Amino acid sequence: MSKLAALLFDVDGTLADTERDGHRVAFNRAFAEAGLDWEWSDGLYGELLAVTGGKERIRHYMERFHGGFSPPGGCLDSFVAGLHAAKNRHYIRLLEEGAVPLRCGVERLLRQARAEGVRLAIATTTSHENVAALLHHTLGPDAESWFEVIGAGDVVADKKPAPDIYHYVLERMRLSPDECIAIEDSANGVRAARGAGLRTVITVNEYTRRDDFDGATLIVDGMGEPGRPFSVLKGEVNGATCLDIKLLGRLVAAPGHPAS
Ligand code: XBP
Ligand code: MG
Repeated sequence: MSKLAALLFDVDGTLADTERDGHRVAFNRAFAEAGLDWEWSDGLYGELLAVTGGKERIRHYMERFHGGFSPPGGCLDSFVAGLHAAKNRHYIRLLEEGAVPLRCGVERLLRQARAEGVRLAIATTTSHENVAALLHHTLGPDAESWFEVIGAGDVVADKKPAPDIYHYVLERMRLSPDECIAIEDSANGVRAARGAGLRTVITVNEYTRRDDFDGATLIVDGMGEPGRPFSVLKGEVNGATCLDIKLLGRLVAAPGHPAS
């Protein structure tokens, strides 16, 4: 029987609705600034999220919708890199303006974990700069230091759904997967976490509600708050009304380690 040692958080879609209200809006601003008439609607962006990584997503979109496009200057790599850098500039400005709040229950759970000695880490596909800005503008200037490891973006060769970023975080924390829980929001996220042998809790959002979460230990519609209970879509919560350390501790202690 294992004791809960650490929570490993995904970022986009899990800590906040950064995809809908942050990255998507910022991509569109970058496209307009570059003189492109590309517009990623809410619905289209939901489909494009199947591809993880902003640079990878731009390339996929170009191949699918603008096959004959030739970039100004002729070099596709630098064109995509420039668009992506502009997107990140707009994204950080949106965070500074407070356009992307944390999802319900996130701050409560982080503070409770810290108070109870449960270690924290991040395992994400986005960049360290984007994670730091989100934490700073939602939780305050010291919040980055709450996380022992921030596994982000291009530090690993393969992005989610590959398990690399979770392996990276577990190695640095010197923890085995059966002492930890990954908290994710998407099919790509659960595949990555399960691939590293982690129990996974899913908090769905509007983009991911219909994803295939095969292998998840618990699926809820959000973390909930004491006065704003979550809805359980799959799994056993023994009367709990929100995601807290007691419930997560019970999930880790339950028999049957879900090795991938
Ligand atoms: C989600 C992603 C990211 C973001 C954009 O990552 O796939 O690509 O959409 O970020 P996660 P970048 O859910 O693992 O946090 O443009 O920096 O890639
Ligand atoms: Mg996510």
